[in-house]
Amino acid sequence: MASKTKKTVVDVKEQFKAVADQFELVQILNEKGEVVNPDLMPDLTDEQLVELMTRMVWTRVLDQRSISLNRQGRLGFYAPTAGQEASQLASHYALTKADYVLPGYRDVPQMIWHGLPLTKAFLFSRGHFVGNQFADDLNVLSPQIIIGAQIVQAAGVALGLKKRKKDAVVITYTGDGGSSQGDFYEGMNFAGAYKAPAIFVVQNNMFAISTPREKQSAAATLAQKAVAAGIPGVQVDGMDPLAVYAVTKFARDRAVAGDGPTLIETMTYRYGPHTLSGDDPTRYRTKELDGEWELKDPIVRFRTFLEAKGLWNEEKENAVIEQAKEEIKTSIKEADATPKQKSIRSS
Ligand SMILES: Cc1ncc(C[n+]2csc(CCOP(=O)(O)OP(=O)(O)O)c2C)c(N)n1
Ligand SMILES: [Mg+2]
Repeated sequence: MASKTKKTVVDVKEQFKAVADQFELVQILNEKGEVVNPDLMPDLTDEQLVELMTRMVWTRVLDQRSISLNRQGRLGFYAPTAGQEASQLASHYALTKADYVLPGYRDVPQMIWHGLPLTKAFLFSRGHFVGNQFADDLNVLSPQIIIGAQIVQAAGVALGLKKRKKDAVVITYTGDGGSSQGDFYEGMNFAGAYKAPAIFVVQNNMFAISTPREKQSAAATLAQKAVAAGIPGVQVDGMDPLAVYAVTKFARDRAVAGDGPTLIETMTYRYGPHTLSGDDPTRYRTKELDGEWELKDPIVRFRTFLEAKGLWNEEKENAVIEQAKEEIKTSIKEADATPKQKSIRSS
């Protein structure tokens, strides 16, 4: 006699639950700036903590000034970064100069902190070819405009580093939208198969221009896309600099040990428009959602944490802001003084 309870081929509910359990959000510092996961606390000195905060504050100023300069007609292409400082700069902070950065168009801050002169970043924004001429010892590629293309390139650069036995890794950044591209799967799969030392960061700011994350994929997390490539995937609070650093450091350590790539999904938000070329976020995002994410601000929570340790105060922050403004002023003057690019005409 046949049994009454027929077994299904796959227990879908169970499978989804098992996946969800594996991809819990990693957080160390909560929204109030309190340490909620002391066991994962990264090994950073007081000086390093202050340095990371300095970079984040400096970059927020750069974002504000870049928006003004664009509106004055003094900059060209610009993709705002405010809100994504922890995702961008705390991940980058886990690297060394020997590592390679393959950025997307929104990742100019990581390029600057890897050593790209700010003047060059401004020239890139203006479409000047000098903005894409990098020093030989600067391990950075130009910001990728083709969504997802940098993932395949990162796999190749990483394999090159492995073959040359370099003690270095590649980090590449894309967005939630980028994780839907064919190149994304191809690059990750290749790097996984060859155990290439790559770190794939998906900055999930919940929108690909105006398309919401839910329409990008039926997957519950983007981190779980790692599974099919046979590599680890981690979803991290992208507004928490300590968690982003800890997760990226873990990925870098694995990669240099020869254990292969890692996929990191940072849960983050861009406060501004997609780019300054006509996008209006009020048409696809609510004030409530913006407000919810502003409460998670990475600079605010890191400031609270550092102030409680006696490592930061208003005076220090103002000094960083003033210094950033000065450096930006000098660099934009240098960009202005760069001879204009001559157009190449075919007669
Ligand atoms: C192959 C390709 N398709 C489409 C575009 C147009 N495009 C530019 S940005 C963008 C959205 C990308 O969103 P996401 O990956 O989430 O990155 P974010 O801008 O949010 O940082 C699209 C579709 C492109 N640049 N390249
Ligand atoms: Mg996005």
